[in-house]
Amino acid sequence: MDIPSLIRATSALVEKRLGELLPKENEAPCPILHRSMRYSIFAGGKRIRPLLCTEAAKACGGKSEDALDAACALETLHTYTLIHDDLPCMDNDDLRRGKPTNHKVFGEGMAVLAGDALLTEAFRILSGVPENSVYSAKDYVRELANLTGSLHLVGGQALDLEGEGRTLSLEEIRSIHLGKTAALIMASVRLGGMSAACSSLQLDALSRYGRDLGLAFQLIDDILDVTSSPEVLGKSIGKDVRDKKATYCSLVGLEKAKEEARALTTSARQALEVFGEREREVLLDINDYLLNRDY
Ligand code: GRG
Repeated sequence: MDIPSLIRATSALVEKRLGELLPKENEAPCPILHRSMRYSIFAGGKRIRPLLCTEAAKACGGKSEDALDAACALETLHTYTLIHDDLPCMDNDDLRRGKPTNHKVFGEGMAVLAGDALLTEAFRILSGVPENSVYSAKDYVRELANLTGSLHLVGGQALDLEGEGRTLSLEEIRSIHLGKTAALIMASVRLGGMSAACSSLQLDALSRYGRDLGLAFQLIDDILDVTSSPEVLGKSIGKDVRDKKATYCSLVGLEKAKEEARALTTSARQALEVFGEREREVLLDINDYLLNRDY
């Protein structure tokens, strides 16, 4: 499968739907808030989580249309984490998705509120995903809340914040990666499967695939922070070293980090063995594509 073409096609569908779902730029009571939300949502981004969601739905015999609003909710929530992560009180970044970060354009207060509103929108959008014989809207909402609250995504970010300035063990770094990165990727494939009324065997396989792909995704992100450029990535690079942040790369070196990313990709591949060859093909191709990405 030509994954770059698939990414372009999925991004176009997701962006069109997000345009319909989110409040318009001039909408009351505070148009600048809506401009700020739309600025970050439509700044670009690879739309990997929506892609994983719609392709997981197809792997489980469902239709991507039924997973489209879940895909939009995931991108909305993901964008909130990026806006908040870029704030001076977090990672303090000036560049995101090739543009000045939200707070650089709209100010810190508005950036906090745009993130808050996008987080809330994610759950409003998710509540409208078509229900099926197995999963209700309540299940979708609980799923996303479970994986993005203090036990997982926000918890991972809190661990990361707490670990600043000290040497972390590999175990601690893995816990941070599981929370701040793998949890939302796991939610992406799980929600896709759930929108297609997947079996519990399929859901379990998708969880393991999402976890290992998510861990590999963060390792590649850390590697690119050392080896790539702001022009290619659309965000600042070398920040981890500059901020004296302990990463997997700084602890074990680039080569070992790449080796670990390859091992995780293999493990993610193995998790999908319960699916038929044709059903799992695209998810496997995405897995390989993300390992070898250069942005
Ligand atoms: C709750 C404040 C708060 C933050 C949550 C996810 C997160 C923690 C912070 C985002 C910053 C970051 C580097 C997280 C790791 C996940 C990751 C690699 C994000 C970048 O995802 P991409 O590469 O970004 O998919 P695009 O811009 O392509 O969507």
